Amino acid sequence: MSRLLTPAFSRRGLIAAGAASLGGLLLAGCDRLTTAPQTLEFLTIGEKASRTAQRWIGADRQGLAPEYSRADMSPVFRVNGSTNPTNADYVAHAHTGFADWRLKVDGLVANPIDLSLAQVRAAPSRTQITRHDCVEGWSAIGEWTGLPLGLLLRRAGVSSRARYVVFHCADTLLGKPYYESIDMLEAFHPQTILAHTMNGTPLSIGHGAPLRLRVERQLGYKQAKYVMRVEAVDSLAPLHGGKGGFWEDNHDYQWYAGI
Ligand SMILES: Nc1nc2c(c(=O)[nH]1)N[C@H]1C(S)=C(S)[C@@H](COP(=O)(O)O)O[C@H]1N2
Ligand SMILES: [Mo]
Repeated sequence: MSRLLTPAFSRRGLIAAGAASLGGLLLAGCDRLTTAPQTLEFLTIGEKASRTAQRWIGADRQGLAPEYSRADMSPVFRVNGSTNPTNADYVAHAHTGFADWRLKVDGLVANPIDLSLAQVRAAPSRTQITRHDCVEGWSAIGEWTGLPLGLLLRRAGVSSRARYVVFHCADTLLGKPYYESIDMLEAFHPQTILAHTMNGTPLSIGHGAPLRLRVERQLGYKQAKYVMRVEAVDSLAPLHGGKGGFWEDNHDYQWYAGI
């Protein structure tokens, strides 16, 4: 047995190989997103424990989150975290029904775009009834309709150098800007959408109007509300606390919040 094949090394090799083939499958047609060095990097960024890496294999990162029927929908879906952003910009947009609001898509993209809410609503959409699990110990089943993030990224011409997608939100929580991030595998997953409609009606302010992320295989804190800007990046380190999200930076929550 070669000295390189210590248990730790071979496990990492296995994980890297697994992720590379998953990435290849899911992102085929999406220009060279998974060259080997990038794959290795994306496996280590933000993740210290190999326990977390093992979970990635166990969680089958191509799989779909369970979807439910209308009959399963929760009569009450709690609001949590920020529920009514008070900064002047957001308040002004809310006041005009988000008529002048724009979603910006920028960073490592060939064609930065911005879209009005009407354009976002008119774009192709996916509807899914899923269960939201908050780490605080509650769950709720709701129906979400929105624009598949993968379509938006393709349309913007996302670069092969992009490794993560960052969601910049309009609100602050405990005095800090809320933001979140996911990797490209999650970004192009079919259930990853920017939802403008919940349970058949436009998203309420409490639930993140006018647009929020649904990334259904992960916990509640990844479901960024009040998304204003989508940025493709090659590293999370320069942003805020460097760990890829508000809770990750401030409370040591895991960056990959698999359910
Ligand atoms: N912008 C923003 N997004 C956010 C939060 C927040 O405070 N601000 N809270 C998160 C948490 S912890 C949860 S459980 C869900 C709550 O979503 P809901 O209010 O629609 O139930 O939003 C997540 N996304
Ligand atoms: Mo949460």
